[in-house]
Amino acid sequence: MHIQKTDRLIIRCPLFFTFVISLLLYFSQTMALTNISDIYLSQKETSLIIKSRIRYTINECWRFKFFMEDIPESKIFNCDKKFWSTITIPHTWNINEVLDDTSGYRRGIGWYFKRLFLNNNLKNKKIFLHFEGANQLTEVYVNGKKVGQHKGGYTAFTFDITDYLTVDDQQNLNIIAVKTDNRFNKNIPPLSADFTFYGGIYRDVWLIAANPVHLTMTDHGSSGIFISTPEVTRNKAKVNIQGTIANETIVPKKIRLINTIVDSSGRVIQRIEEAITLQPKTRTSFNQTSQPIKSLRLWSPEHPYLYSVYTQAIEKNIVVDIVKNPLGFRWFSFDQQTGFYLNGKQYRLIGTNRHQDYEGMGNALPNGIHERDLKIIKENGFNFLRLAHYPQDPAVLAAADKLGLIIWEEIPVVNYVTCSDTFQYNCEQMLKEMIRQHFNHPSVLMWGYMNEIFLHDVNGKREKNYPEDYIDWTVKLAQTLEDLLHKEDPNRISVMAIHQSSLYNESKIAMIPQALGYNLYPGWYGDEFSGFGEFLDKEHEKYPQRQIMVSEYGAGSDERIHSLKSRRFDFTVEYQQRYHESYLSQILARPYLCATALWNQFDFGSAGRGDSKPKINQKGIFFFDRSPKDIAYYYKAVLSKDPVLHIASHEWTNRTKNCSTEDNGSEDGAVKHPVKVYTNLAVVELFLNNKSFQTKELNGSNILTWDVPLQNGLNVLEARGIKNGVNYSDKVKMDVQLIASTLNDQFDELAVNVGATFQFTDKGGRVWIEDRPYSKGNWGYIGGKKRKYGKSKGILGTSDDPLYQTTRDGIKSYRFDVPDGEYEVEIRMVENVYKHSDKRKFDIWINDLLAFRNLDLANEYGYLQAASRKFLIHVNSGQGIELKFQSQIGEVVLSGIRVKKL
Ligand code: GCB
Repeated sequence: MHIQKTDRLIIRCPLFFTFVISLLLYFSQTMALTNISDIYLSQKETSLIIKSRIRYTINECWRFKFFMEDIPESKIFNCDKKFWSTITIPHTWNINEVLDDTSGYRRGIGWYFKRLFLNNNLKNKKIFLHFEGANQLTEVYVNGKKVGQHKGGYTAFTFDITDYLTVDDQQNLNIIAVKTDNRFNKNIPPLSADFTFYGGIYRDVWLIAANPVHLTMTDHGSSGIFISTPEVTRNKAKVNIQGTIANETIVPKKIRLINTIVDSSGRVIQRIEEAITLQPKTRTSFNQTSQPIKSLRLWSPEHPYLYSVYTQAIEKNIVVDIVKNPLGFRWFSFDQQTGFYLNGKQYRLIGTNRHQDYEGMGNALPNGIHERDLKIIKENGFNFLRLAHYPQDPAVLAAADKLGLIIWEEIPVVNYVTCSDTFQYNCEQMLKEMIRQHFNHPSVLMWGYMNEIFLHDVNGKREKNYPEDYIDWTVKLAQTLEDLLHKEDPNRISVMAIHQSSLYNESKIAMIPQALGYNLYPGWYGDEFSGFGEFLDKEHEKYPQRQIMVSEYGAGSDERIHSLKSRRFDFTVEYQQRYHESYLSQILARPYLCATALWNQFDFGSAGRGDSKPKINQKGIFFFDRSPKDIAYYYKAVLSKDPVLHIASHEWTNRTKNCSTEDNGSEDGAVKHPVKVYTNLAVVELFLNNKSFQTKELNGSNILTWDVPLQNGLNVLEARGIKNGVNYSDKVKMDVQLIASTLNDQFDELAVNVGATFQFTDKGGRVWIEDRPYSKGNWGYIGGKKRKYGKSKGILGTSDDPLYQTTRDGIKSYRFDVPDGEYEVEIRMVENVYKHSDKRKFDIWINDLLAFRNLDLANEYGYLQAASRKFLIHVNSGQGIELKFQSQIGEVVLSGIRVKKL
C-alpha cells in the first residue's frame, strides 16, 4: 500500500490579474489586521472596549481541598473554606507524595473554588469557561448550579456559563466551583499504565467573553475552525476552512465571514469573503475554499514555515469575533520498503516519546516547560515526536509546528479495555476531542488510539487467560475508533502501538490501523539487543504490506550506577549507552522503518515502579530535571549538524578500580581504563592531566575509545577537537581510587555493594564497589547467590535503593584480609521477601563474637525497610575480619558491607 494523502492540482491564473488582486488584498488586509490580532488580555484589561471576544486566564487564587471520599455538593458549598489552601493553576494535588516512601498516591476528589468578578462591560456577552485539561472526571458549577461534566484527563473542554452568571456593577461576584476526580473509573481510559495519573486542574483555565454573534467554541473543546489543504504541491495549494457561527440574538444578523491567510511576516496571501445571513438563535456553518495559492513555502522539519488563518465575523464594519489558527503546507506518504516521504522527499523519521511530567511539578507544567522540552528534543537532532500516551498541552502542539517536529498523537487507551458501551463512548469522545482540538496543526501527521492493548486484562491476566469474547470486543473497539478517526480526519493516518506478542496478528487487530508501531525492548526486559532488528525483519518479511514503525525502545539508567561490565536491567549508565548505540545502528540499517521513537526523552513519574529510583521510569535520555544523560549526546552526535564532543560516563567522577580483578596492563602504578567519546568532529585529541595522550579520527561511527592509564587520585581527561575553525573541548575530573591486589598496610576503607556487578555512589559520594568472591589476601563473599536483576522494589527509609536492591542470598560469610588494627564495620540489609516476622532469622558472628542472634529483619525493621548496623572491632594476630552468617529460619540476606580502618 502506498498512502498518498494529497492529490496534485494545477490551476492557471493570468499573471497580471493575480498581481492586482494580491495587491488589493494586501492593502485592505494589512489595514484590517492592525485591529484584530488575537487578543489575550490579562484580567485588569477587561475594562477596554471590546469588539471581538476577550480571552484571559483565570489561574490564580483558587481555594482548594482534597477529599478521599465523595462528599455531597451541598455540604461542600456550605462549608467554611477559610482554611482551604490557596493554589494557582496549573495544579496537581499529588506533587508532594509521588516520590515519597508510601506506596501509591492520592486518587480522590479535589474541590476548587474561585471568586470571579465580572463587571458591566461583560453584560450581554456570552461567557465561556475553557479548561485545557483536568484529570480526569470534572464537574463545573457556577453559583451553586451544575453546568456540566467532562470525562477524560487529557483533552480540553468548554462550557457556556452565561446563564448561570451575574454580570453587573452592583452584584458582580460569581463563584466557580470545580470538582475533579482522579479515582479509578472503569469507563474512562487510561485504566492502567506505566505513568502516574496526577489529579487536578493541571492546565490553564480561560474565561472567554464573546459577542452574541460569535464563531462557535463548544465543539469538543476545539477552536471550532477546521483548516485543511485539499490540494498542495511545491508551487500551488488550496486551503479549505470550515466552521460554524452562532447567532444568539433574537434577530437575524447579516455578517461578512472573512478568512484571511497571512504569511509569517504578516503579509496577506489571500482573503476569502462571504456574506451570510444568520437566523436568530441558530448556528450556521460555513465552508470556504481558497483560490490556488502560488509561490508558497512548504512546512518541513528543516523549514517549518507557518502561515496563519484569521477567521473573522464582521457585522457592519465591527469585528464581532476573530479566531487565529495555524496553517502549514505539506503532504506526506509512506512506502513499505523505503519509509516516509514529506513533500515528495524521502525522510528518516528518527524521534522520541515525551510525557508531560517534570521533577517537582508532576503534570502541572507552565507553558514555558512544554516549549523548552520540545526545543530540547529538536536540538537533540530528532524530527519526530510521539506524544505518549495522551493528547498534550496546546503549547506542545504550537511548539511542534514552530520547531518542525512531526507528531504522532494518541488517546490514552492503554494496556486493557473495559467491555462496556460507556467505555467505548468515552473513547470515541476522546478521539473526537483530540482530533478536533489539534486538527489545524501541520505538525500532526498521525493519530493513535491504542497502546499495547493486549498487555493484560482487568485482573492482570495475560493473553492465554483472557475471558471469552474479550479479544473480539477489543478488536471491534479498534475498528470503531479507526472508522471514526477517518471520518473525523481523512487527511492523516491512523497508528497503533503494540508490544511483542503474536496476539496482535492472530486477532487481526494489527491489520486495522494504517501504520503499526512496535514497542520493543529486547536487551532490556529480556533477550539480546540483536533481537530487536531480527524481530522487525521477520515482521517485515511476513507482512510486506505493513507500514512498520518503532514506537518505543529504551533502557533505564541512573547517574549513580556504573560498570565496565554492564548488563541488562542493572541501570548502569554504561548499559544504557550500549543499548542505544546498538539500537540506533540497527534502525539506520533498516530503511523500511517509516518512523522510530525511543522511550523516553525524559525520565518520568510512574508510581508503580520499584527501580533504582523508585516511582520513576528511568528510560529517559534526559533526567527528570531535563539535564542530559550521556546517551543524549550520542543521538545528537549522530543526528545533528551541531558540533558534539562529549566524554561518556561524565558523572562517574569517583571511580574505584580493583587492581586484583581488573589488572589489564598496569604500568607505573596506573590501571588502564576505557574512555569513550561521543562526537561528530572528524578528529579528537585526548589529553590526560594536560598532556596529549592520543589523537583519533572518526571512522564511520560517532564513537571514539581510548584505553587510558589512570593513576590513584585525581585524573583530568580532556577531549579537544575543531569544527569549521572553532575549537571545542570537554573535560572530566576523576577521583580514582586504586585498590591494591592485597589489602595491605595502606588499607583505609572499602565499601562493597554486595550482590552487585556495578558500582554505586551514595549521597555522601562514597563508592560501593562491585561484589567479588573471596580470595586469599583479599576480600569477598563465601557462599550464597546473587539476586536476579529486574525484580527490585523501592526500599523504604533511604535513597540508597540500588545498594539494598542487590543482595547475596544464602551467604555463608564475608571476609576481609585486612592488617591488624581497629576497624569500623557496617552492614546493610533489607527484608525484601517477607512481610511478616518468623520467616527469616539469622545469627551474625564477627570474628569470634556473636553480634546478633536470631536477627529478624521483618520484625525489627519491617518489610522493605533499609537496615544498617555498625560495629567497632579490634583485629589482631593477622586474623583479618570475617562476618559469619548462620541461618535459623530461611536464607540469610546481605546487601552491603563496609570496612574502615580507624
Ligand atoms: C511500554 C509502554 C510504556 C512503558 C514502557 C516501559 O511498552 O508502552 O508506557 O513506560 O513500556 O518503560 O516499560
